[in-house]
Amino acid sequence: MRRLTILAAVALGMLGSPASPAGTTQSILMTGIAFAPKQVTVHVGDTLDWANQDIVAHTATAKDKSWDVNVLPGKNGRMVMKAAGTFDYICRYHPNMTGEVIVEP
Ligand SMILES: [Cu+2]
Repeated sequence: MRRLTILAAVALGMLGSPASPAGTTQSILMTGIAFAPKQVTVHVGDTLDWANQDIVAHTATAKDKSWDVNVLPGKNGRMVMKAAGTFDYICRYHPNMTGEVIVEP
């Protein structure tokens, strides 16, 4: 059993090696009813990871409605950016909470 677990861990490690073309992950905090940083630049295929450090739920909602991520208090919400462009986004619960994601090709 222990041997199987080790083999599985090794296999997963290989999948995550730098040889994979998978994108990187950009972290954004939701803290004090604000996104931090407010603006990030990533590439198509990268993952955005919003970490909600507040005690209320937030969303990351593109103003053009192309994506919408709900993040409960103390939780993370992730999304892979699949299209290039400049996306202004807000929290649906706190419309003054704004951010911008620039996705380069
Ligand atoms: Cu909010």
